[in-house]
Amino acid sequence: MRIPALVLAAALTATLPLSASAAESGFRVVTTGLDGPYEITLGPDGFICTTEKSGLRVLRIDPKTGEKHVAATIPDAVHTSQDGVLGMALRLPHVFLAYTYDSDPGPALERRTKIVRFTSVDGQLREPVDVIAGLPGGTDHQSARLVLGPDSKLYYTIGDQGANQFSQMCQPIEAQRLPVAADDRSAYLGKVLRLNLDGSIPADNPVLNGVRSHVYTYGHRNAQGLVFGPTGILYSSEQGPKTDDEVNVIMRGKNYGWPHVAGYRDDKAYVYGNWSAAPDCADLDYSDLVIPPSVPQTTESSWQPGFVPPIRTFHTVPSSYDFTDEKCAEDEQWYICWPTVAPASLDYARGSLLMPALKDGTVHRLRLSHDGTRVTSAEPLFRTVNRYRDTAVSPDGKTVYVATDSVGRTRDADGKPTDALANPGSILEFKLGS
Ligand SMILES: [Ca+2]
Ligand SMILES: [Ca+2]
Ligand SMILES: [Ca+2]
Repeated sequence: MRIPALVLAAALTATLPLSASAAESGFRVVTTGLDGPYEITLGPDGFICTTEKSGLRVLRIDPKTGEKHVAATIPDAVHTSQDGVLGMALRLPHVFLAYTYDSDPGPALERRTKIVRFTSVDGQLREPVDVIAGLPGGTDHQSARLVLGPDSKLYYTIGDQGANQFSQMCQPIEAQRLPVAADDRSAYLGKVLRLNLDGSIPADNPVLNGVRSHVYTYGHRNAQGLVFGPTGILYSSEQGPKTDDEVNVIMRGKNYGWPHVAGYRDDKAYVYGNWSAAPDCADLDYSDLVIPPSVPQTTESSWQPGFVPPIRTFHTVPSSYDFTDEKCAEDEQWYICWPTVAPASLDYARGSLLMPALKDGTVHRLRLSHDGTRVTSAEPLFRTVNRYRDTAVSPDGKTVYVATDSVGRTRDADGKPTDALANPGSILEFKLGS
């Protein structure tokens, strides 16, 4: 089924132009009925391999027919919201999966994350071997993007677990806390990890605060996107708070600033309100808009350690910005209207980064400078009412597959919150122009 460009055009928001070849050729719906696709990857056989976050499975999909084959069900995986069967990296015959499991042998549910290596035999994933277990796990800000580097190391993102907000407002953010021993996995929140394929600590990982561990970089909030460019530069995309989703160049041993800095150290529309340090934290009502007097606040510029600023933000706004857009007033779904777009992944194609987003119904194309260190322009490739989760790119860079969330909230054609998704739980195909 091909959705004509006119239908896409009708779904446009008035403020952003329809652009690029996706709109000219329309989408082809490859398959539907997926249960929370999180990572889609093209295998060397041309099939799309996908994890199902909530379906707790791995599927192989024929991109021509959309036919699905179950490659594995993961019986010990658990799912409530942002947890489940998440990241995946292929190096056939091996398939590496990251998923949430229950580490408590009794009736309690103690969420942790593990990375498991399977061996693919006739399209089935067999012989699971734990690469690493006991990593932090929860239901918010899991990040959980897994990639294999050109150096044959595994890179894995772990978010701040949603600390310091909503029901976890009294949990401190630990993105700046570094391990005090090599096996101190409790300090792996808000980090990018680098592991040998057997889960051991690479001998050339950075020594941070006197300790060499799996921690490669720190100071991250929710880095759901991670990809290597063709010259070996590692990029991340990260979800910001009310402002300043980030695209970063990830460099060994560096600090990326969270929670002291969102985006650039510019004191624009962000201060770090540390709810967990309020003496009366348990008695407070959490608010995204107002920080109560008992919650300590620090400005970005008052935090002086060195950190690596992003190469692009979505979007930085002045402190006078009104975060209560009328379009999102009903049920106070303000976050849908905020200047953040909620990047869900990151991929590389044709001199660009492709960044699918959950809130503004598009895949953003970020053109890179020749040396890959700067973003020279960014444009949305189309607008539909979907939450775009992850992409997979054909070897020639021209065909892009994009997976959509099965459920969740995004902006409708008028920019208002909706959970009526146009293509829930699907994989769509579009062509990328030069
Ligand atoms: Ca992918
Ligand atoms: Ca940052
Ligand atoms: Ca800032």
